[in-house]
Amino acid sequence: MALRYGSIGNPKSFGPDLASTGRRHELIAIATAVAVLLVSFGCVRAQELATPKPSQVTLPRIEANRNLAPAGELAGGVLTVRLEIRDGEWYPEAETGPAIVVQALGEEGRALQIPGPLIRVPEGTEVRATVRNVLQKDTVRLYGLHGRPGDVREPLEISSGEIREVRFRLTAPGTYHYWATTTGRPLAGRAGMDSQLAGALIVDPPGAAVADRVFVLGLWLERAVPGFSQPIARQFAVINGKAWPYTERMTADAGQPVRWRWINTSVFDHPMHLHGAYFRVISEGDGAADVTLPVGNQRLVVTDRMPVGGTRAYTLLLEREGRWLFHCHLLTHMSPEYRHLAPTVPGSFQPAVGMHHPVLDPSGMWGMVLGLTVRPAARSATPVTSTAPARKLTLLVRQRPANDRTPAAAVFQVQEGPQPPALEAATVPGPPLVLMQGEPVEITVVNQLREPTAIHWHGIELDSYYDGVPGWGGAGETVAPAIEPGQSFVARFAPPRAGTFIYHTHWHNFLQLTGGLYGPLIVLGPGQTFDPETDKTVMISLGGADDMKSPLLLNGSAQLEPLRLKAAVKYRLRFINITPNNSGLVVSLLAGSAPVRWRAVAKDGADLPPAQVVEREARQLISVGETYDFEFEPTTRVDLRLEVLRPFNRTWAVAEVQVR
Ligand SMILES: [Cu+2]
Repeated sequence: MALRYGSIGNPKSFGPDLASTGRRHELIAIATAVAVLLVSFGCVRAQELATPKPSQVTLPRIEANRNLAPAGELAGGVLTVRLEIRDGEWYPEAETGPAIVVQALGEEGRALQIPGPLIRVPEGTEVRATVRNVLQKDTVRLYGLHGRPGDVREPLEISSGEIREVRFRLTAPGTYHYWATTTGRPLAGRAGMDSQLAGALIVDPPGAAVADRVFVLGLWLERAVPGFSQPIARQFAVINGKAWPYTERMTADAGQPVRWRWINTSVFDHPMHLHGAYFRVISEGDGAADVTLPVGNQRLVVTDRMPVGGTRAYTLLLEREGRWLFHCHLLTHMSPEYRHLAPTVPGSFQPAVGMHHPVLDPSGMWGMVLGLTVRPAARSATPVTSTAPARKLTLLVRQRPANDRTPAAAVFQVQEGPQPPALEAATVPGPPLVLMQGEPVEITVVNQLREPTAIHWHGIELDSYYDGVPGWGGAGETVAPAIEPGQSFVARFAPPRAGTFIYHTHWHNFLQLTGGLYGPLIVLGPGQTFDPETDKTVMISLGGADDMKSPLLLNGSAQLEPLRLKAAVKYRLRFINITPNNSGLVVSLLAGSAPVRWRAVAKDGADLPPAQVVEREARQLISVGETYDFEFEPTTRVDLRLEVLRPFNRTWAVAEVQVR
């Protein structure tokens, strides 16, 4: 048996290292959220039906808050801020687009804001805040208006019509948040009317403030609104209150570090992915506490998973001009197909089939997506295209019909000679593309589908035009096209780094991504050769349309062949999560029920700095769009088990690992 599904039943099965890092709590929180949402969906509470619908009265318009202007008045080391919470109309897309009635925070006498007013003060400031509840009947529970560090207080409870005052002192610099609920739910369960009651709370260190920007992630699910019982539900996934293509367009200068603070007060976690460049995780927190990472422990990544309630400070290392994206890698938060969701079990995000999914933007994206234009530096960066003769590859994108063994799929195939390979020989995932660090390559992508496509070289530092974002990528007047049916596109780059990357469709529909348009992209260092005997890639994807019920696939198979290893041989194990929406998979290599030990060596294609190359328990949480490399050297003959756990519904895929 190579794979099975089952129920764990006992959270202790997540193991000691998860518990020690707090991830177990996170997983339990997600499971709790699922349960909470399950109870809430379609459940109409009698007292809420009796309340007049807010939309029957004229409601104030809610502004999208770019988090530029701090709220309140700062004088003599004291910030005085008067907040209120009331119903309003929110325009998460265009200002003339769909309007959603939600509860929102604002400063008294000013427009309501999503996210709520920015509280930003120098270290040592005392905050005197009043909060007025202007809602018709709901009681507000407000979290996070308390001192930093420590001093976590019970939530401030404010009845309808009531005003409460709170005083606290902020002495620990960092990125924090405050949030409120009117449903009594935790952050991980709050998706409807009260889902946008959150704001950034930033404490600046003494001295000149570093120029930075603050972003708050938000999710709103119509089916979480009390009383909602329609078959099709809308969803909005937003950054600072707006969904792409209406999110703010950012600009930066090549070669200048860009400092961003991110806050996730939404109901779900988000693997945030940067195109074309790496970023450093400078600090991470949970809203109440923020930890600045020692330089040696900062992660260099292209994808960072922001847990529910999490905060981050990032430094982006942008060297190349052009238009780039920073976006959540969950399909449900970045594909226009997910603006409307079909009724299904909570935690499963199926696009509503048959709905019109207008493409709002030629990039084909939507939602939690930020556009970033990098202006060229006076002194140009290391060229990524080289004058050396390029290695030429032809990559076919084809439709493979179903047969009695395999379902229909969109597939990648490499064409070696003048004739295309037999379609029946196509595999999902696509074949590993093995490139050499610094060696120029020209990949001709030939689209043989009946619809357009675009291919993204995930994690590769390259020129924007070749990055695979149609209608957006490129610099100046030059805009990358979609690859129309029957057309081809030549992607040119010279990967500057050796490591584990991904190539996948950036034509963000469910069909192409779940249909098989993904594959490992492996870049070798100078002098290295690829030895499939000792270099093992495990690409995790989804075998079907249902995030919860469809099986996890390991290298495209629900029945992965046992991995056969030899004792006293050093292996490189490369793990890739390219599922559409399974954001918190846990990979373990187990002897019995205990993890063996492996050595972490790379993340997202970047070698770890020496301080992070450590031997540790063979267990890793891996989010969508992340890659992790480990070295593993089995010492004795033993039967091991590679397990990929989907904590959301406690199912897993398992492959045997035989050490001989
Ligand atoms: Cu997301």
